[in-house]
Amino acid sequence: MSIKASNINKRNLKQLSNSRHESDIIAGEIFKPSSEPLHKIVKMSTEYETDRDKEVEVITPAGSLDELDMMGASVERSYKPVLMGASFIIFCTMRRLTPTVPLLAALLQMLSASALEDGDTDETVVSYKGYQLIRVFPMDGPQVDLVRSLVDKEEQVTLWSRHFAPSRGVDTYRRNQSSAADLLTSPQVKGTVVDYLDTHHIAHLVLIQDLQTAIESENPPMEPEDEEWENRGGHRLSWTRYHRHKGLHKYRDSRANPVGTTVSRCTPSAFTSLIVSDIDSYLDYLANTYTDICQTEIIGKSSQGRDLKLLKVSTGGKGKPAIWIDGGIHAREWISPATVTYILLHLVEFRDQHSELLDSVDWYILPLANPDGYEYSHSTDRLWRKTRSRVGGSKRGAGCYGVDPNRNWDFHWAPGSPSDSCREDFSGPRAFSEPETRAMSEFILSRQLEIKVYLTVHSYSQMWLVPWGYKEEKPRDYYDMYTLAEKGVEALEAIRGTDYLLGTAAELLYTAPGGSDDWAKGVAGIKYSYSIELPDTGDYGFVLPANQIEPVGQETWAAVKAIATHFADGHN
Ligand code: 0X9
Ligand code: ZN
Repeated sequence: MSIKASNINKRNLKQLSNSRHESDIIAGEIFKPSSEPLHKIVKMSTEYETDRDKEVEVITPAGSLDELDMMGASVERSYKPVLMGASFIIFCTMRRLTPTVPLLAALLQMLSASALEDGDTDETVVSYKGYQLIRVFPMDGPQVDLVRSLVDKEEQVTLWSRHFAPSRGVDTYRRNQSSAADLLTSPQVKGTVVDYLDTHHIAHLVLIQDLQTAIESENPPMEPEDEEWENRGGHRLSWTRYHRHKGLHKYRDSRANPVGTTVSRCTPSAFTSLIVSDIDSYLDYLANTYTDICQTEIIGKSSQGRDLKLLKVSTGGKGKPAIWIDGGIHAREWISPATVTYILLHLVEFRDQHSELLDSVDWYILPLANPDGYEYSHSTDRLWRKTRSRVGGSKRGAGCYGVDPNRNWDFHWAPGSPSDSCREDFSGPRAFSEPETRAMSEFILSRQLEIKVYLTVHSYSQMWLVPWGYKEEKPRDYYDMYTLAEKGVEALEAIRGTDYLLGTAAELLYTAPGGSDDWAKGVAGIKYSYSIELPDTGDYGFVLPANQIEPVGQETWAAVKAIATHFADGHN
């Protein structure tokens, strides 16, 4: 049995202690109350009820050896401390636990406490049984206001997406489509919502009859191939299902990757993190296989300590234009990281088909910008959008975790009140409060002269969004941005006729401050900054079935290729 630290809760802890079986690895962090992680258990093999020794690998600050020593005072063990930076890695071998030997129990308890504080643990998986996605079609301003006030007043109604654009007469491809908003309603308020809409003569239709059914059929079970890959340090990927961020890595030496770690030119990862990610493993695979063009870099850590792993694809040389692509800023938009890795597949593994795009352009690709939220959306709440940092001063305040990473950038950032911390679009206690947005921004600024295109991939709505998103006015060079985006959209639509809207975020969706696209343009000075909202237009919304990964990947790759060709042709 293997248990991820983030899933440790009272129930499975008990299971673990009652288990007669070998349990192989537990990883996690032990926190001192309200302080930095003290010891990090990176590997632990527990063999309850057996006479075999147990091995624990712990990373601990060099100064706190004594404390660990005290915790294990009654345990026979041997340390082989290895100094790594400011930390020791300790391999301690413990003898079989007896009831009076509390080390392992203490470790587990502390793990459990920290995990509970993290808020990602004992929750039962959220069920969306009976939840419906309802599309409403407000015809005029007063009806739009009625829909807005319904969402504001009714806690059990959430806005998934809204497109009020046509009433403002924008220059889009789908000018004639009526104004619409998608509302997720709980079974408890569904009747009231429908009555309200009928009373005010607002047309509506049910897009998803039962969200839980859609969630359950979204992702097919793992193929044997996936299962085999799951436990490798660097492996290929498939695009027939959505992949988890992390799995437990069972058999390599496990040491954390410090920020700034790069793997390049056939250097296999010297230190492989114990908690390996399927998605990150694909980046490792590319770096270790296509050693002449790929290099991974850990550009930072998430608030729960996961790597923010980026792949640089470059044939070398200086002064080339670069394209940045990130995915997974919003946790629940699973199609985004899947599409970004699909782009990598084509860019790198089919490199011969478009060598000019590699020869003349450098690529910085971060498929998973919010790994904590993404993992949480797999483990606990499929509709989680934000990061998983602790906010709002509440220890266990239900749902009051996380910041919207697309409201947290330091450009026209708008503070929310502390009571907003439960909102899905909470902008954070301050701009760049989130380590994820901070790390991305620092990396981008360090390459701001090279990076010519900033592309951030979201879902859903089928829209190619141009700044500004924080205000309705357009940038002075809007026409240049529009013209290049048009090339992308045309190439995309040529694949299978998928209909995309093109326009500013403010006119097609809504005004929203603190977005990464606006920051990339307004602060980093990247002229071509875009957000893409991938399919669909609401039939499945965020729970797009996995069989759509490939078609969406193909058409999005066509768009990206068209954009890159512009620079490969020598334009700036
Ligand atoms: O609201 C967002 O953050 C994006 N839409 S999503 O449904 N993926 O959440 C749109 C962002 C557009 N850009 C700005 N408002 N700056
Ligand atoms: Zn998004």
